[in-house]
Amino acid sequence: MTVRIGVIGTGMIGRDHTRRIQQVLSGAKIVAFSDVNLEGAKAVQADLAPDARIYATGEELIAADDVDAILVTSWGATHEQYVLAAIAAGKPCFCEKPLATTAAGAKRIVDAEVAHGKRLVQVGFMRRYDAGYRLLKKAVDEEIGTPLMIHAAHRNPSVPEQYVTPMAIHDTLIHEIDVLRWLLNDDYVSAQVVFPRKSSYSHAKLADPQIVLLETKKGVRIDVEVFVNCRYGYDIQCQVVGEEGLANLPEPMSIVMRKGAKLQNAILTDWKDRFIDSYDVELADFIAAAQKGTAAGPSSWDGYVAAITSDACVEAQEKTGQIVPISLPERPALYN
Ligand code: NAI
Ligand code: ISE
Repeated sequence: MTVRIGVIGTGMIGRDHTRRIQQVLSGAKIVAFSDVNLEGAKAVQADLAPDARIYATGEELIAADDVDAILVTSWGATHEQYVLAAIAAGKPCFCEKPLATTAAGAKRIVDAEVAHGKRLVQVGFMRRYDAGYRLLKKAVDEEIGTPLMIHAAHRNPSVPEQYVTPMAIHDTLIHEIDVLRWLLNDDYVSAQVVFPRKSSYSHAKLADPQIVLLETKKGVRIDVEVFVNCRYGYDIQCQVVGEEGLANLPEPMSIVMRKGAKLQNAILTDWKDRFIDSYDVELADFIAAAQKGTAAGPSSWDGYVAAITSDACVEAQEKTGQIVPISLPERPALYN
């Protein structure tokens, strides 16, 4: 069966996911678009899916009879309304991170999906599909003994003026929040944020870099450096220290050059390239599940846990240096 997909939000990642469904993956095709920026939707339609229809609103797209499944790639604050509408229509829905911008919003989605009685939502936490993170998880599960600590870094070369301090958490750190609890099979109990000296490249409304300290239920201590004006590249680091050894996230493949009396590797600069394969695999997973009328992979529950943790980290930014507790409600059976 070819899954007929409608895309809500045709910006950077909406365009990129459309390209992968139209040109890279099999089993699905894009039949509909919607965006508040009509011109943007028309441009993506013309370039990648000329036969697709354009709908004035996301809700009309979701309701369309010839749309089997939904891709929500609009701005974060609009995700909740579209995911809830997709669940109400009983259609599988892939939602980019964040599932919702507040824990309360993510909970409404969990409640709606539980009431529906079947999984319909996959959240775009693509790192769980990354070959490097999967190798790291195998090493954590089988090689290095009980994990004790994680040292991680999430560095972007630069960010636009509208990127402000809390976004370091809910736009950027959210990837670590999800992937590290998956890596450890654990959850968080507290968060603390401290700010080193501010980079002179940082904008007025952004404290950059930041160090986020997380503690898990099993007692693992995690430090994540979030540095979004690091200038030199897009760099994701993760080292897990266990009782019997340590394991590092592999570097992306690159040519090693000897040139001009220097030994060099190129460093990527764009998130689109760093996780290019993982985006393909996560969407292949979405298509395979949508063919059966359901969803797999990172769930609404994972999106909700990430939102609760993210809210605690933002509170910890506001109460710099203080430890903010994190407590999770009981996980509904649908997500076991
Ligand atoms: P963008 O700004 O390039 O595109 C967002 C699009 O959504 C724009 O075309 C905008 O007009 C449209 N839009 C806004 N409100 C809308 C509404 N109510 N209905 C329909 N369309 C609406 O942003 P970008 O970078 O593509 O990000 C989109 C989402 O994807 C964000 O939630 C972001 O966090 C997430 N993202 C995920 C990444 C990942 O690595 N998984 C990487 C980049 C973004
Ligand atoms: C962006 O939205 C992403 O999701 C990228 O993966 C992340 O590195 C970046 O900081 C975010 O702004």
